[in-house]
This record gives sequence, structure tokens and C-alpha cells, in this order.
Amino acid sequence: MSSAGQSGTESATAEHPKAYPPPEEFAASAVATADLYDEADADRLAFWAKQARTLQWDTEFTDTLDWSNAPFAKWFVGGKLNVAANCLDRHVDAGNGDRVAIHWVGEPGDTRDLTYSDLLGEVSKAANHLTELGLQPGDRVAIYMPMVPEAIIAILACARLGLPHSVVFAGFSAAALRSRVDDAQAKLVITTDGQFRRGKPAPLKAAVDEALGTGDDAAPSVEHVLVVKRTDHDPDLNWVDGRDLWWHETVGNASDQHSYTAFDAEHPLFLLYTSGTTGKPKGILHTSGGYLTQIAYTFKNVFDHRPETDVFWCGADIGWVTGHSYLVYGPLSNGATEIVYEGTPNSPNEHRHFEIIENYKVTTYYIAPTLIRTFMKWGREIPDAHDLSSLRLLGSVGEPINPEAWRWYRSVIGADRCPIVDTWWQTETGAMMISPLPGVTHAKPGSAMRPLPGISAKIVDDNAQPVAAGEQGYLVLDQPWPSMLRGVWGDDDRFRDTYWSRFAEQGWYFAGDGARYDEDGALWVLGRIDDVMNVSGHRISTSEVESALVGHSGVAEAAVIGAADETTGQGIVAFVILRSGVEDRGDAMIDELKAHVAKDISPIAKPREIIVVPELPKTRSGKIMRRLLKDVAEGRELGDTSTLVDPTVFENIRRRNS
Ligand code: 6R9
Repeated sequence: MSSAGQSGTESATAEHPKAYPPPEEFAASAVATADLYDEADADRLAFWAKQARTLQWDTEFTDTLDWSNAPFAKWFVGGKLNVAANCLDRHVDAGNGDRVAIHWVGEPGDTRDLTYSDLLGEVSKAANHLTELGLQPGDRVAIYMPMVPEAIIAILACARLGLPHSVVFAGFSAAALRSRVDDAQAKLVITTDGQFRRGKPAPLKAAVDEALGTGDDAAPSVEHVLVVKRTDHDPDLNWVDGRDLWWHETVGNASDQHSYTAFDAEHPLFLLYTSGTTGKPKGILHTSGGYLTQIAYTFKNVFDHRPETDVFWCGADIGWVTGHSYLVYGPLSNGATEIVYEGTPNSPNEHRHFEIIENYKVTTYYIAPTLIRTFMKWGREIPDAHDLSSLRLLGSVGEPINPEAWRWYRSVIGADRCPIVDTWWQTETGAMMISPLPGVTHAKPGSAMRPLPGISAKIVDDNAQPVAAGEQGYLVLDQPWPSMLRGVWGDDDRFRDTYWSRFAEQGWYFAGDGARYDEDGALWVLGRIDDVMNVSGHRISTSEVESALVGHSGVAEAAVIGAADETTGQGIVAFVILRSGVEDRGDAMIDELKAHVAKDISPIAKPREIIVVPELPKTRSGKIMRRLLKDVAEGRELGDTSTLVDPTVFENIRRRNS
């Protein structure tokens, strides 16, 4: 096992310090102070009970945690609350009804601002109509919508009525929607007629119609389809009488007064299907009190949130967990003002995000490393053309961030002024787990640093023994946490097998990620364990090699996989996109890149093969589909490409490879 790697490549110079301390001014008035760690360490459960009490409970909880039926947790036992009331009524009652909750920006340029009072009125109307449709607490609702305000209104209306929502990303296929609707036995599907994509309306309800089928094929659980008019592009829109309802004709005419009832802390709040690499997607189940507690706490402390002055922007889609937690429940439970943007970052051009930051004076910006690398590829003159001085904190989520992208993000977007929080968490964890606290923790480019106060994690080997600093191991969560998944919908065995069987004896949750501590005790998440390569008995993380490649001035983005190799077990194959303006010098370029990796990490990490490509295959959530690259590298037929944003990227990759 080589101990060289991301941390090993960090040399502390004035230009690139090893760790960045929180800026003094920021630290002096930070929301979260170092006391939080001490408080949580002294009594973890008391700490979480205190966090839970920052919410509005209609009935106090009597017990903080019941872990007697592990791994099925019950948090805040006996407590009753309404999640939507915590996101809306509470702020209106406190006199903040006129504060803007959502600055919505549509892709074609239309905008809409909703205050907390507006949002409460809209959610009340939707709740009244859903009640009229006969939905009862516990009934599931599928939401298949683009990023329009009604998507958030629908989510909150479900929460208000105790109807677990299952949001299905609007880029998923009809077949994917159908399998999720069937698995959850959803009674209602909420959708739009169409969605704007790169300036053009594209049908969406048509996919719902295809998914739900007719006659003998009809989805048996679905009673109604509620349709928001967004694009109004199709005069012949298919309509199923009795099943289909226009939102504006139903919700639009409902009363804007609605009194909520409180639900048990463990009442199901939502299902979110994760598209696993094998088998049918798993419906990850989250419940109410614990989820909202950890979401509200992490949003406030990790984003150093100031409800009076901050403008928050999370770039994720509501179809993913980041959208659920930090676009809906986190900001709204904190009474935040946030941006919701409907489109892609380059509609109508690459300036879009920076224009929004400038126009709305965004203070806090939370995106994925893949977007940061895309911005790098487009060039710094684009952000440089805008006044980004309102920004005061930057966040990263979704994948390991390579130090090169981290530094670019900090210097070009954050003007060397804004702390960066690199937040590690998963659909299953519900909320952030490992991240710096921006006013407390020194940040190292590429490291998520340490578990948040109240969270406990370990890095262990195959025998559940802690690994030494520099050694790679399994990242496990050895204590329950409030926003933990409560199960896989309808499949308790799969829940136990997938997450709790690897370290069953110890009762630990295995996250599926590899990680290591460096010599200073900073935690480095190295990516999925299945992304870890084994070359001649050496464990090398794909992200380590990617990081090295992207550290070369000619490379914009890289994806690395371990391909089967007769002699070495696995051989490293890298797919790279060159920066715009960089000339592809053929073999000379490849040799230079190989030498660069060998020098940066170690000769054992030198790629066997480097393929220059115009584009990388990505899922719609922005994750590189390494499985498919492996198919290419190993000369196999391609597996399922249905979740790719652009399935044609493979034609280009194959052409380059042959
Ligand atoms: C929130 C989200 C979870 C997987 C996770 C890990 C990777 C997420 C990361 C990170 C390194 C970070 N991941 N954040 N890896 N550093 N800050 O992305 O959820 O879509 O379920 O993905 O993403 O591999 O296991 P999800």
C-alpha cells in the first residue's frame, strides 16, 4: 500500500499553503464555534436533543434515541411535529412572512419571487386540493417535475399532509418512472406539461403517459395525474379524462388557508430512489423529526447561515438528495432566502451562473466539483467578467474534489477570501456528515477534514481495525445519527445486507467509500470502494490519479478506471479532456501526462493507457459513469447507458479509442 497521494502531493508554499485557516474576520463572528465539538463529545445524545429543540414541536419527545431494534433507529421518540409548518408557518408566525423564501429564475429568463407568506399560501392551496383528492397520511405521491416553484410547493404540500413524496428526476426515462411509481405504489403523480432544456420546450407529461400505460398495462396504484402548465408547447397534449387534472384549475382555485396536523417524529417524509449499479433501484426511506433536525443544524452551521442577510444557492436538482436537503428542507427550515434556477449552467451561455450570483448578490454557493471543473474548462475570463464580491462562503458536494479544482474555486470564484466547505454525505445519510466548520476548521484542498459535531466515523481495515495515518481503509459510521436512512422501502433484508452486513458484528454502517487520515488527522474521502484500483497489489484510488491528471496544466477533466490486466491485476486507464486552447500533441502529450502522474503520485500510479476524449459520460446528477468507461477499456459491449445525459458521447470515445 502506497501512502503517497493527494495529501502527499501537497507541499506547503506561500502560494499553496497546506491548510487554509478560516479567514480571521469570518472566524471572529462565525455561527459555529469550536465549542460545538466539545459539547457533542461530552454528551452526543444531549447534543442532538438540543439541536432537535430548535425546531417547533407540537408534542415534546420523551426519548432522544431508541436503538434497541438496530439498525432500525427511532429518533426523538414520542415527539410530534409538522415538517412543512417548520419550514413555513413558523417563520410567518415569527413576523418574517415578507422575507423572500425563493428567488426563482426560469431558464428562458422569466423570474418569480415568493415570500414565506406567498409560499405558505401556495402550499396550503395544494394541501387543500390533495386532501380533496382523498389522499390520506402515509399515501405516496410521485413528483416528476423540472425546477419550477410548483415542484417545491408540491413537496411541501406532501410534507404538510404526511404524504411521503418520491421525487423522480425529470431527466429519467418513462421506464425508470414506472418502476419507481410501482415500487412505492404511488396514488398520485405530479408533473408538468413540458420542461425547458437549452432554450427549447421538451415534453414531460408524455413520459408520464408512457410510464403509466393504459388498459391492462396501466399502473395499478395511480388514481390521478396533476399537471402544472409550464411550457404550454403542445396544443394536442394527451389527456386522460378522470385521471388528469390541471394544477391551475384545481390547486389554483383551492383555499389558501390550511391548518396542519402534527405527525410522529418517525412518520415517513420521503422516499428517494438511488440508481444502484445492479438490481432495481432502492427506495431510501427518510422520516421526519431526525431528518429535519440534522438538515436544519448542518445548514445553519456548515453554511454559517445568516437569515437576515444571506442569499443561498444550491445548484442541485430536486431529483437528487442534495436538492431535497439543501434546496428544500435545509434553507426553508432556517428561514433562508435562496435561489432556485431552472436550467443548465450554459443556457443561454456560460455566464448564466455568474450573472445570477451578481444580480441576486448570492452569498453562499453550493455546487459539485464536476461543475467547478467545467467552469475551469470554460476559462476564468467568464467569472472574471462579473462582480462576485457578494460571495462569502463556497461549498462542494457529490464527489471528491481534486486540489486543483479546490484552489481554482477558492481563488477565481471566491477571490481567495471565501472559506470552502467540502461536505461528504450520501442519499442514505440524509444530511452532511463530514465537513469543515467554516469558522473553525482549517481546510486542506481535497479533504473533507473531520466529522461534524455529533457525528462519529472511523476508517478501518477488513478486520474492523483502525488503519494507520496514510493507509487507506473503509469509511464507516459507528454511531447512529438523526438523519440516517430508516430503511429500503419494502425490503428490510436489502437494507441490512447493503449497509449493515460488512461490519455486522460491530453494528457499523458501511458507507461504500474508501478514506484515509493524513499525518495531521485530516480525513480524505477517496471515492467509492469499487473505484479503488488494485495494481500489482497496490491500492490506488481512481480519484488520486484523476487529481494528478487535472493538476497538469493541459487537462480540464479526467476519469480513471482500473481495467483488467493479465500481469498486474488491474491496469490504470485514463480518459482525459484537454483544456480549451490546448493542442493535442498526440503521443508526446500522452507520454508527458504519464510522466506527470508518475512524478505526482508514484510510478505505480502511472496509467497504462491515456485516451484523449472530447466528452465524458456522466449521469444526470453529474457523476462520471466509470462502469461504462471500464466496458470501453476492456473492449466489452456497453452496459446500460439510459441514465447518461448524452448517450452519444460514447460514439466519440469509441472513435478515439479505435
Ligand atoms: C450528497 C451525495 C454519495 C456518494 C458518496 C461519495 C460521493 C459525496 C463527497 C463525496 C468525496 C465529498 N461523495 N460527497 N466524495 N467528497 N464531499 O452526493 O449523495 O448522490 O448519494 O452520492 O458521493 O462517494 O458515497 P449521493
